[in-house]
Amino acid sequence: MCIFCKIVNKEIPAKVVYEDDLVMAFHDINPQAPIHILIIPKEHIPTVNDIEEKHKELIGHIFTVAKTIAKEMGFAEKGYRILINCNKDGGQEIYHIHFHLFAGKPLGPMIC
Ligand code: DGP
Repeated sequence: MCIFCKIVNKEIPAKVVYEDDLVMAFHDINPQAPIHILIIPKEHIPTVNDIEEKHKELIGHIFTVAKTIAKEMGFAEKGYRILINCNKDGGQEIYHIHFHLFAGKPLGPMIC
């Protein structure tokens, strides 16, 4: 079982900021910004390449969850960044899709 599935199953701890039937969001263990949250589907989907038609609502839901977290944590108006890595060249380390939510400072331009 992958590490994020273990977090979903509460087999390993995480600082959870949001949870519902479909999605979980928790603080990244190695934050790259003052606020760095990971939003994951509870379903194990390894990469963006594995997203199917049946996941359309789930993926849309993740964005509404991101917006809700941003509003509740008070950084919606200042701004934030959502980022997804896919596979090795995309910098993906954990093969259970996750949406990085960065905030808490001006993030500047994207660096490739
Ligand atoms: P990525 O490179 O896109 O696959 O990002 C993986 C992120 O997951 C990375 O920022 C660190 C984070 N991470 C890895 N293991 C754990 C963990 O056990 N708990 C938490 N909260 N975050 C983790």
